[in-house]
Amino acid sequence: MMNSTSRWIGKRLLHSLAPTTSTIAQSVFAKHGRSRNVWFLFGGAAAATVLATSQFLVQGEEIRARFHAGDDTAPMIQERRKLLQETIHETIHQILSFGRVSLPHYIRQSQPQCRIIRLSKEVLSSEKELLQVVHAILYKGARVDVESLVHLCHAATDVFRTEDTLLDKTTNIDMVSVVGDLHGCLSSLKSTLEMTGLLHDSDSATTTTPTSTPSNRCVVFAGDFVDRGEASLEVWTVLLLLKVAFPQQVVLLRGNHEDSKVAEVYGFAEEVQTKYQLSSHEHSDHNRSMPHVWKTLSDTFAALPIAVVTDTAFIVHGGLPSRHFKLDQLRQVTIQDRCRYNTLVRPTTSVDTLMERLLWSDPMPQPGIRRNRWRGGRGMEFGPDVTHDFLTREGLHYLVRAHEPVDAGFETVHCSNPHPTNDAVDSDETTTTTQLVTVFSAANYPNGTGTNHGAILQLYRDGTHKAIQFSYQT
Ligand SMILES: [Mn+2]
Repeated sequence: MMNSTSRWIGKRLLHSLAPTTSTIAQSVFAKHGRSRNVWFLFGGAAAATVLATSQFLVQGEEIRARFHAGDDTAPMIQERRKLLQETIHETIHQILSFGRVSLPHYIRQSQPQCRIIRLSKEVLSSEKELLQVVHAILYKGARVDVESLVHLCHAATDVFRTEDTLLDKTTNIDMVSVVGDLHGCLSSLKSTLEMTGLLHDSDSATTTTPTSTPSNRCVVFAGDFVDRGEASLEVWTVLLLLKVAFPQQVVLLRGNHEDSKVAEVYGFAEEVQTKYQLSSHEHSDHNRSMPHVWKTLSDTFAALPIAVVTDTAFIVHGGLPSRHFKLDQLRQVTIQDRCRYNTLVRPTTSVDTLMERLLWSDPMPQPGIRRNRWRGGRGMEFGPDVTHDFLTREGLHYLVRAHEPVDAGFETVHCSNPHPTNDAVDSDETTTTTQLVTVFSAANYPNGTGTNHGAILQLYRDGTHKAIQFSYQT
């Protein structure tokens, strides 16, 4: 039964669509006259709108059920509403342009001619063969079969389970490259791999082959690999293959979308189920059932380490969890403890509360720290004073994080000492230069429709840094 919230959202949705529909109608009538065909198209558009709205109401109910109705479900519903509005606009546009409807990108069936690769035990233990699979996925549109994906998840999870919750990369590392959100964008993944040196550009772009990076460099992928894009499965598969191939040089950190509940709502689960055509129920063939495959993927998410510390930087997906946060708090979270949480939505213990905040928080311009107003109360908003105090306390220069789309692909805020004083400058005191850098690597987010650049950030041992931008490539 539909409840009042869904009904209210449904009404608002129809209300907000009415002006758009009327504008389109006027322009079409002006161009083509009020012919029978045009009326016919509009009939189709209206039917599609009603269908999509009812679909939304059902999904609204589902989301409420999943997140146990409360005030903090509102942003989730808003996101879903926004997505659906876009879908409906797209539907109307398609009907008017082509006279047909296609499914939203994320539930579109994949091309049947896609090459399917099976990973044997031998492949999983050979760096060279793993990289050939990476190459086939990135440049030939190939995919591993579902049994192989499950094996790959197990192999990668074994590696994650050897990594501390706070990974220490302070020894013998000259350069760390940080990659921000990818959100299922394969083109941006390619760009970042070429820039970080994980893909070595030989003669031409077509013969680009993956190679290992020198051992004094590492690449940190700072979370949000999946959801919202159309190739989350391919992006996630490539990253797992690279992790197994180069366990030391490749670091995969957990983002707030590497979460069984979040990725069920924002597209990854739907993509996996559709691309592999998995049954929603338990199946005699375990690997053909969505519950089994999803459990494996979720366990892999849960095993991901949370943050990295280098000589100069703290790298995490979201931001700082509290005013007096110390790295030791994170060092104390054991591997077994961290792997318990397939979802960080609605944390109940001190461990998942700490991890939820590290993955969901955002910086704000004003000083102080408070509950995040923008993400349904998940995570915190923290000011420049909190960033500065934390970095000074830990003797670091940079807080590097991802999580928010920024136009240039990177953005620096919270620079240096935010505690101005009228007293004479104490010349004995050396103040640490501190700053927070956001890195976002999905160019033209989402899915090539936006206008932002992507970027990676390179951090050098001597304390300097460099951001490298790139655009979306079709
Ligand atoms: Mn995020």
